[in-house]
Amino acid sequence: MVVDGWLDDLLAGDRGALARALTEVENELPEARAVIAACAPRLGHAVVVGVTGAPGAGKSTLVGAYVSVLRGAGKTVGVIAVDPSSPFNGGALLGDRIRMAEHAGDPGVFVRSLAARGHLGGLSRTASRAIDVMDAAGFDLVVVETVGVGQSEIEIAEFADVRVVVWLPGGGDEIQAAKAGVLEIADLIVVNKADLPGADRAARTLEAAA
Ligand SMILES: Nc1nc2c(ncn2[C@@H]2O[C@H](COP(=O)(O)OP(=O)(O)OP(=O)(O)O)[C@@H](O)[C@H]2O)c(=O)[nH]1
Ligand SMILES: [Mg+2]
Repeated sequence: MVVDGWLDDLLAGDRGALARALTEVENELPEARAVIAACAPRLGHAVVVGVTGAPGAGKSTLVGAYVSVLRGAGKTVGVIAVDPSSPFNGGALLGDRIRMAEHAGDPGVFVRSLAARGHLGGLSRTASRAIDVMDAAGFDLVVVETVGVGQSEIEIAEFADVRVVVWLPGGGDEIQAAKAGVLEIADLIVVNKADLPGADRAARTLEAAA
C-alpha cells in the first residue's frame, strides 16, 4: 500500500489532512482503508470520553464547557458529534456547531459531526474509525457526543474509556433509565439543568437506583 504525503500530514496533526481523513472514513471512500492502516500503529494516546443523553439535555453545552476546561489545562481535544436519528445533516448538528463556536479559531480543538448513513451498525463503526483518526492525529482527548439513550448509544459508548450520561431532569423517568441500562453504561451521570425544578429529586432517585 502506498502511503502518500497527505497521510503523513494527518499523523503530523495537519487539520486539512484530518478533515480529509474523516471524510474518507465517514463515506467509505477509496482511501478509507489507507487511512485506517496509517492510523493503526498510532492508536492509544487519546482518552476517549463518550457523552450521551436525550435530545436537548445539554450535551453540547456541557461538552463546550468541558473543552474550555481541558484547553485551560493545555490539553488538545477532538470532538465528534454523532446523530443517529437523522440520515441527513439536521438541526442538532447545527446546534452543536453553534455551541462549539467559541472554540472555532483554536488550533487545539477540532469539531466534526457524523450523521447516520444507512444502518446503525454502520454508524457505530464509522464513529469508531473517526475516533481512531483523531487519536492518530495526536489529540489528547476525543469527546464523542451521541444523541439519545438507547441501544445505539450503548454501542458507541463501547469505544469510550469514560462514559458520561447527561440527564435532563423533570421527566420523572429515572426508573425508566435504570431499566434502559443507562446506569450500567454510565461511569458518570450528570443531572444537567440544575437550575430547573426537579433536578435534586432526579439526582436522588438516580443515586438510589445506582
Ligand atoms: N436552563 C438550562 N438550559 C440549558 C443548560 N444547559 C444547556 N441548556 C439549554 O438547553 C438547550 C439544548 O442544549 P444543547 O447543549 O444543544 O443540548 P444537546 O443535548 O447537545 O442537544 P442535541 O444535540 O440537539 O440533542 C439549549 O437551549 C441550551 O442553551 C442548563 O444548565 N440550564
Ligand atoms: Mg448536541
